[in-house]
Amino acid sequence: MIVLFRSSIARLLAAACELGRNTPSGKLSRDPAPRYGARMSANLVYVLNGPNLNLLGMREPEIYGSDTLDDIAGMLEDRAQELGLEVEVRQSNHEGHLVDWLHEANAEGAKAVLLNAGAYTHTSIALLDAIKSIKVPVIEVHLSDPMTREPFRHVSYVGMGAVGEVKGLGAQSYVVALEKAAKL
Ligand code: CA2
Repeated sequence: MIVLFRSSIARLLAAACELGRNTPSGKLSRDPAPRYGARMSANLVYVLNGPNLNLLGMREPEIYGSDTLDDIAGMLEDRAQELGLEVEVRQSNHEGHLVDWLHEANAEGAKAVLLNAGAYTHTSIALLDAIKSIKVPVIEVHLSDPMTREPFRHVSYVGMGAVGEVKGLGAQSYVVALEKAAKL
């Protein structure tokens, strides 16, 4: 499942209106590089979330807190506005989608990526390779602190490519990571 949050929908609508206005027929352009990307990307931060994080707030609140991913997206949008940033919050249960979105963030010239890759953090050489292959800096984010949990969570392939990490603060991990991204 892919989840796009409110900011994504707003961006897509804005892009659709912008493109529609500027094509002779008034129909949507299929231009793969819409001009809005160049205008907004310097302040754009992708927030990518991996498997099972769509269930946040519904189970294991003692580990992950009671905020849903939509709640976190709202917090990030508010803080982003204060910081003069824009956030693009997405979630997928599929490793390849996360790889594609890292490439997309790079192609868009995004300012940073906040990445909570969920359990793929501890298994995915594909994500490490993607992080190493792009110019956009990636900050690793976790709700819990994996180092204080089971030994299989102590290895982070994402961490081997990331420029920094924020963990163990629940939903606030994302907000603190966004503040770090603002300073990059
Ligand atoms: O602490 C984190 O943010 C994690 O990335 C969460 C992952 C876990 O595999 C990592 O070791 C640390 C798990 C996400 C699962 O999300 C759930 C949400 C609600 C209920 C159950 C799982």
